[in-house]
Amino acid sequence: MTTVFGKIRDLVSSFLRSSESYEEAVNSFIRELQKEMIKADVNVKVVFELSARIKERALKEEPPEGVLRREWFVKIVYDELSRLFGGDVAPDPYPKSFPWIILLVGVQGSGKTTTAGKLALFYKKRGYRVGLATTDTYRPAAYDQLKQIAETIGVPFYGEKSGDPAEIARKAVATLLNEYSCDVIIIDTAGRHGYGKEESLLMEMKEIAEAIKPSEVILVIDSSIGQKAYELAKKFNEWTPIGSIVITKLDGTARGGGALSAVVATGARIKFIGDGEKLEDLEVFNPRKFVARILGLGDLESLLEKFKAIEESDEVRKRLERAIALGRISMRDIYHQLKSIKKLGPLRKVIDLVPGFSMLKLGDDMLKGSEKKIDSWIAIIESMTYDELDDPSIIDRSRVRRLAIGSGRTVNDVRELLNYYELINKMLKDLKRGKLRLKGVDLSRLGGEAG
Ligand SMILES: Nc1nc2c(ncn2[C@@H]2O[C@H](COP(=O)(O)OP(=O)(O)OP(=O)(O)O)[C@@H](O)[C@H]2O)c(=O)[nH]1
Ligand SMILES: [Mg+2]
Repeated sequence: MTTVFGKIRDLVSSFLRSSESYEEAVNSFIRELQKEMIKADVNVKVVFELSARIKERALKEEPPEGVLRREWFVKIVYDELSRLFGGDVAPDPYPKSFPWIILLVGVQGSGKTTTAGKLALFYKKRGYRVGLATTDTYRPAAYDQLKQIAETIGVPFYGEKSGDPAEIARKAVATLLNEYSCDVIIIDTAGRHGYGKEESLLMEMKEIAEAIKPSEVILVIDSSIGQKAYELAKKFNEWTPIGSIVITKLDGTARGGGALSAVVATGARIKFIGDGEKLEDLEVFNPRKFVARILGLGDLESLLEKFKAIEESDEVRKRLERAIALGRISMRDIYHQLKSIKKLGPLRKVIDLVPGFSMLKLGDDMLKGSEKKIDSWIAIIESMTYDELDDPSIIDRSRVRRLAIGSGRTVNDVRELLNYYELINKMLKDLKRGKLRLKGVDLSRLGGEAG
């Protein structure tokens, strides 16, 4: 992955170290980022929209406490680039039914046969019984190429040196299914079509697909075509609802970024990326991970940790907003809250930024001296049954004792937690009825009162 955006990583580290003022550093970062993106053949309009968004956020947003302004800028870039490459969706590569039949299609030389081998290895390693087949009778060497790959991996192979591709595919499925009980069947096809001839490619694909009814059709795209991938992916996406995409040769081209972002823009799903000639060089495409890598965040582990914590606090905030809207909070939400307060450490201040949250979380005084209390409440909640979690009011005297014993805490600890739960719920109810206003209420000692 060195050539795709190799320079962005350097940009990030020089941005973090730069002695320029924040604004100057932001401007030069964005300027360089634009250059890199355009070099990677990302659509120019997309590049400008991206930089405008980054810039706006960079100048407007205040970083949460515990995060430096420059670090926050990197987080903004991380978010926006992740969005460009598909956002939070992480594809699920696992079979949904058996046999899982994958039909691989793509233009000449895009990397179908290599990808067929990579996928076979991927699924074999995960315990599936994989079979490989080729319908490529166009190139004489095609048969041997895949056969050899199958032997290397140690999976059954089916192919014929001449004949009708749809018919070969049908026989391949029958053979791999009946004779080898394969549960993942991967079918490689001929790529006699060049780019720009999408129609004829799709026609042939249709014939084979009708013959074998694949579970999934995977289009293989060579990333060196850059943003030209858009048209191809778009037609493909319109053609089949069971399609996904593999982008290959990301190791060998500077234009890979253009191909990836173009394909994402069509709404098609990128499932895997190939970044080398070896059979191991395949990975499930996860936009956030991919972007973390191009930004060099893997090297800035602690920064990435911080970002994760911030994302988690977002989750906590969402739960809280729901609780406020409902006028009720569940024991499960409280559990979540305790866990994140513990995890966020100094970053728990992030939560304070959210209106209404500070009053609902444990008082600060209490927090400081009582990491232990949090641990003990977490342990108690973990000892609860589902029924008790759903409705803590059923926790009577004997259940209190059981919970204390089960969690290795005291009966008093359990009572404290239950009091806390009741108090918070009463508060939320009052809040909803308008008896209590969010602003100006200091309930930071709540935890203390409960204890
Ligand atoms: N560097 C690099 N090379 C790759 C990758 N995937 C495939 N290749 C190379 O690309 C060339 C073509 O790969 P094939 O798998 O034969 O492509 P194909 O689509 O099956 O080609 P046809 O069957 O002729 O249409 C080979 O030299 C592969 O080694 C990749 O991810 N990275
Ligand atoms: Mg091939």
